[in-house]
Amino acid sequence: MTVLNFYKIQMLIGYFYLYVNAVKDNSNCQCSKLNRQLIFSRQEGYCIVNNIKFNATNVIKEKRKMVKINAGTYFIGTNNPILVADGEGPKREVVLDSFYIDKFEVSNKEFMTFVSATGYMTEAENFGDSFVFEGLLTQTTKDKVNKAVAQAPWWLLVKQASWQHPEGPNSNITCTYLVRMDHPVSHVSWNDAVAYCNWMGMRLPTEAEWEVACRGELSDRLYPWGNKLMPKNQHKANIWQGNFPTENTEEDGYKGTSPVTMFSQNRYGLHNIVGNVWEWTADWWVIKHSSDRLINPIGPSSGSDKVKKGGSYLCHKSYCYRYRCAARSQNTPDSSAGNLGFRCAVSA
Ligand SMILES: [Ca+2]
Ligand SMILES: [Ca+2]
Repeated sequence: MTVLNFYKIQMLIGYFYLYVNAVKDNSNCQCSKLNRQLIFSRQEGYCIVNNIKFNATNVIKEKRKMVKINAGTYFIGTNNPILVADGEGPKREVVLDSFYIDKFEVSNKEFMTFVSATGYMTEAENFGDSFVFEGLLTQTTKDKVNKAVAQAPWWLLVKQASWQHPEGPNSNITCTYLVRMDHPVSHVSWNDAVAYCNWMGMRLPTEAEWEVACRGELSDRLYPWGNKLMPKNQHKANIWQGNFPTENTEEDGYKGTSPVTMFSQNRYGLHNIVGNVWEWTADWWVIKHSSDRLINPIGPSSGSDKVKKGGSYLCHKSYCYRYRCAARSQNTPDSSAGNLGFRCAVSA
C-alpha cells in the first residue's frame, strides 16, 4: 500500500483528533527516545517537563517589546459571526485592567534562550512527534510518515518534528538556507507556552485580552486594521494565497512562517496578531458565551481544550477564515503543530 493510499483510507475511517495517535507514557519522561542533534549544550540526561524551577533572576520583563493596553471598557466577539459553530458571537462588553502584551509572537531565538537556561523539553520533543503541513515536507520525510489526520490529510504526524526541527529531523531553524531564529517558535503546546511565559515572569493573555489587543480600538471590524483584507492592495498578514491545500502562490512573500517583526497590523503596533502562527490564550474553550458585561473574564474554570486565536499562514478564506479578531479555535493543552505559537502578557 502506498503512503498516499494509506491517507485516503484513513479519510474514510472518519474524523479523529490531532493527538489520537500520539501516545504518551506519563510514567516516563522518554529521555531515552530523545536523540536529536542539539544545537546547544544541555546537561546530560536532564529532562523536565512540568517541574521548571522558577528563579527570580530569570524574570525578564522586556517591556520595550510590549505594548500597554490601558484599563477600560471594550467589546469582544461579534453579532455577525461568520463561523457560528466556533462561538464567535455574541458581541459582549468586557472591562479590563491595564496589561502589557508582546508586540511580537515569541521567536525561536527567545525560546532558545529559555531552553538554554532551563533545559526545558517541549511536549513535542517528549512525545517524539508533532504535526506538520504536508506542503512543507520533503518527499524523503513524507515517505516515512504513516499517520495523518483523517479529515485533514495535509496534516502529517512527523517523527522528531519539534520547535528546533519544524519539518522533521532533516530541517533546522539554524540551517544556512533558511535561518529562522527570528521566526515564531512553533510546535509548542499550551503547557510549553505557559512554562515560557512563567519563566519570563509573565503569563498567557486571556482570550479577552488577546482580542482587545487584536482589535486595536477599532469597533466591529474584521481585522486588526479594518474590514478590507488588503488595503491599498498591500498584504497585511501572512496567510495563504492560492488554492488550499495544493497551491500556495506566496503572494505575501511567505510559504511558511515569516519573521515575527513583519506585518505591523494595528494602532497598538502589534505584529502578526492575525496570521503567521496561531496563538495560545489562557482560557479553556467554550462556545456559548453570556452576553453579560464581564470584568476581567478568564473563561470557564475547566475544560478539555484551550482557546487559540488569530489563524496562521495556512489560513485561506475558503478553508479556514479565521484570521479575524473574533475568530477562534481550540486544541488540547498538550497539542502542538507547525502553525501554532504564542505571545505573552503581564498585568500592568
Ligand atoms: Ca503566506
Ligand atoms: Ca499570529
